[in-house]
Amino acid sequence: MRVETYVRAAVAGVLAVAAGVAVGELVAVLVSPFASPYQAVAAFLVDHAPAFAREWAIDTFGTADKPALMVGVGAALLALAVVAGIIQVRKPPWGIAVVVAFAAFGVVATTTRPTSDPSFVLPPLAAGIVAAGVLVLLCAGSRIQTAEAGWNRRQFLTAAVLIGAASGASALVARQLSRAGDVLAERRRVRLPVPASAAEPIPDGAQLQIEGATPFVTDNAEFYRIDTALQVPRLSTQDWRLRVHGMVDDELTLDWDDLLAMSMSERVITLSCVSNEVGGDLAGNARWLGVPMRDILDRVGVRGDADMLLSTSVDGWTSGTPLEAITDGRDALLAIGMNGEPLPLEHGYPVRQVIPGLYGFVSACKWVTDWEITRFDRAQAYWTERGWGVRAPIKSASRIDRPAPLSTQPAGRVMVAGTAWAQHRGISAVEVRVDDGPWQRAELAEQYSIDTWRQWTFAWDAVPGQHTIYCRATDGAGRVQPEQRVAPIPDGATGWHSRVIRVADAQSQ
Ligand SMILES: Nc1nc2c(c(=O)[nH]1)N[C@H]1C(S)=C(S)[C@@H](COP(=O)(O)O)O[C@H]1N2
Ligand SMILES: [Mo]
Repeated sequence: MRVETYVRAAVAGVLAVAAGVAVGELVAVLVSPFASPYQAVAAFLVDHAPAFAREWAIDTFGTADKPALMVGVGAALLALAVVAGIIQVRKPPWGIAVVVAFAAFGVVATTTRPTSDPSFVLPPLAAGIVAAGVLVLLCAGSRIQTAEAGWNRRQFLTAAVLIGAASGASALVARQLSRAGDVLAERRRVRLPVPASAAEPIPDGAQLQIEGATPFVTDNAEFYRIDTALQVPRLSTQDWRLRVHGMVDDELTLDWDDLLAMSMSERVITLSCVSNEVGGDLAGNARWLGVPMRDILDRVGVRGDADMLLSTSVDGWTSGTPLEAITDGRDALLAIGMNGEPLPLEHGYPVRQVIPGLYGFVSACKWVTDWEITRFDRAQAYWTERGWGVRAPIKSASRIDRPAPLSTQPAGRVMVAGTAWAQHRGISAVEVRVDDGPWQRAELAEQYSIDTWRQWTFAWDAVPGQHTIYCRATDGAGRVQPEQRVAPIPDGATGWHSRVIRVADAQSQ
């Protein structure tokens, strides 16, 4: 075959797959926001990736792992498209077989999504039919070795441009349509109710005004985000429902207006993630507005032998929370507001859970739509199925926020500052040690509540040289953070945080 035949075959393959993907996405918009074959294939790969591949991706790409995955799927599709085109020209109809096999994979991916129903076969099916059709058409025109059947160059180019334009147009329409019921616009219109029970004001003494210290309240834009969602769910308040069922006397379904009619509390609560490494920043503190979760449990009547709340998100993710943590009087909230605004989309709009004292993976279900009252010996949640802990109370943590690691400080008085948390037990002390010296008490900022983190400072008389500064916290129960380092999996990291700081000689300043 001539080079041009290969080029035409590759172009045919790429256009066929592009047309298929575009039409698939367009049909998906009409079916469900979760029926996108592209997203579903990416999600399927994540769900079925072996642990080492997942870890490699997180190590390599960090928080850019999702965009990296999307680009990776795109690159794989492109390669597949070229191969399909060439096979179709050389050995028809085997190129079609490649496309059909991939569409079948798309069907498996979309129909195994947590929220799928039978209509989810339509997007990948449409994608497969369109891709196969375009491939047949363009490759028939590419069989230029048999002059009778082939198109001339101009005919081929015309067909290619038309198909490319049509694909581009349907991709654009898909995008526009998916933005139409725009929840971002809706979110801007939401007016939060006034809480029946307001949060205690934050005293000045709880927030240190020191450069480089972590602010007491975390801005929404700065708040850490952890979830498995490749696409942030766009759930409208109109469509939001919370179905409460399982081991209850009376099932209940709440909609947005029902929720707003309930009495709201506002509380400042620190949230943290079990995967936080010693010294890490997967923790944040916000003013949450919501309905006490207990009030909803009271309405349904929980049976005495139930011990778990299995919460499901609109994207299928689940968390399993001990019922005790909701009924023991702590401020477990079904939250709709964060720092005076409706929840940002990434933080669970329109409704999420916030429960003091438990790591997010067993408590903080975002975009929550379903509550099943059940038992720990009957049900498992998303991360527990993947080897993480079952009940995961937060372990005490403390971290040095300033001075910066490996920075050089002038000799003399150096202000060391940090943050410590042990939600729902509180922090009673933080100590600092320089090199092999004695542990010394740090100064604690005022305690806002046992559910929030606490800032600390330590005025260090720094002498020239390189030093390692350690910190450790004691919780409200008097337990000192253990030195032993353990990894975050399965139920949270332990160990003392340390930082290496250089102190300059007086002369070299
Ligand atoms: N739907 C859903 N909710 C979720 C998660 C998730 O993956 N999906 N991750 C949980 C985890 S592990 C944590 S630590 C918190 C983080 O909440 P944030 O992203 O608002 O900080 O959300 C929890 N809620
Ligand atoms: Mo987490």
